[in-house]
Amino acid sequence: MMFQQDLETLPREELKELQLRRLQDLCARLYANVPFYQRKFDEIGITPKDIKSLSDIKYLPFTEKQDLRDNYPYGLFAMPKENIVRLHASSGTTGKATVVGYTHRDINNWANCMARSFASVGLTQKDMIHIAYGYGLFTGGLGAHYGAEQLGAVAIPMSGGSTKRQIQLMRDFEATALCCTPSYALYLYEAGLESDINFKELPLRIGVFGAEPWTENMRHEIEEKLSIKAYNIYGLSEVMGPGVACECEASANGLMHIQEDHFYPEIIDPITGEQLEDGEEGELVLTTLTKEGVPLLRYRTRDITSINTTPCACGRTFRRINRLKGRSDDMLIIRGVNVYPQQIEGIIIEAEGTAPHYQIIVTREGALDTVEILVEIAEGTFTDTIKGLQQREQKIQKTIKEFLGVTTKVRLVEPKTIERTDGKAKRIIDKR
Ligand code: ADP
Ligand code: K
Ligand code: ZN
Repeated sequence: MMFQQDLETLPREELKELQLRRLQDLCARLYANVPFYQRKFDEIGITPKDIKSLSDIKYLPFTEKQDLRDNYPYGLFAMPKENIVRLHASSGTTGKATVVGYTHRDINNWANCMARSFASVGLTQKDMIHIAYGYGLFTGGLGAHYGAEQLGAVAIPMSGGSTKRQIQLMRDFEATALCCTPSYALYLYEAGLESDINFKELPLRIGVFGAEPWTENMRHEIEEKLSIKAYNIYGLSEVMGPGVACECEASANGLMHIQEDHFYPEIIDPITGEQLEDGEEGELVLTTLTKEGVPLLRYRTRDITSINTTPCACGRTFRRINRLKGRSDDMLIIRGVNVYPQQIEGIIIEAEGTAPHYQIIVTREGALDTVEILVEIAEGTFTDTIKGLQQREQKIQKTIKEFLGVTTKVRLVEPKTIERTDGKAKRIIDKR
């Protein structure tokens, strides 16, 4: 079932025409209303009228997160306050928060994108969606909420926190779907065990998880423990919030359809800024084609992925992005080798007797980077000897060395010693 079938299945040629028209309109709006962009256009020496085809986008300036910070709070708003109906702010994972504003139409488009996402993973009006993303300035909670209502499902606005109570209400209210970060889904599972609530006996059937990177192995872990189908959803507050891209029932391996009528995607080389071909891995750049409040041109997400053009069996014509590999600013350079935490996650989860909870601690000893990885032992796995424990640690170290080429020190720790959060998990502690 599609929420907006006519749009989601637009023939690609028509879609491109729509995108071009919207891009031209966007440039005109930015030039007229946002001095920051007017200056940028003038510097480069182009006017909105110079945009004749979609490929001309490559001549347009990028927008960086720093630009939002420099223009904090309202410098990039393209609409006067009387047209803005809501503010949100990014969670500030990588520094000072940034503020975004939405018009009525922006909120409605966002709700549609989220409703499309929910429908694409098989949710309908009959579903009860337990929303455990934080409500507030963070876009997760309210974004999912409006989408659930737009779809006609029942939105259960739990927000984060009170984990034990959440799990009881999830049972009492007979929630059929769960929306939160993948790490919080696992935390809920643990809270269930402690409250004698067995996920396998709940009506819960689908999870829509995002807001932080996660791996295919993590998906399997969650699906098995919670006895659900787990889907990946992507978004970011600067561009809208959750619902920019989402998996569908026919997608596998984390491929997510981008809502291409609203967002124009490009992949660039993060160092040179050059556009890359479809299929090549690089930094995702998004242009908001319809946004009114704070429209952004070529926003550098710092998220690493690639665009997949294979037609999807679901019939949607929107291209798909691959599971996010991580943020370019999360990439660790360990003695010259580039490593993403997700690559380590994949290996840890696959190892025997480990729980999917880990933390990567990077320090510098003299001139050398050292990486210590704390991994929890799975509850109920009994290790008799210290030697046995050490052997398991070494085995994981060896696999990491083999697959990623970096030397690490793996330390197995007691269950539940790594901090749980109801939002984005803190995976890396960089002490350098
Ligand atoms: P912040 O930058 O403060 O974390 P947001 O709360 O808007 O701001 O988070 C957006 C970011 O979260 C994205 O840029 C991306 O790095 C990450 N993210 C969101 N969804 C996913 C996902 N499904 N997979 C991987 N990363 C994701
Ligand atoms: K972000
Ligand atoms: Zn599909």
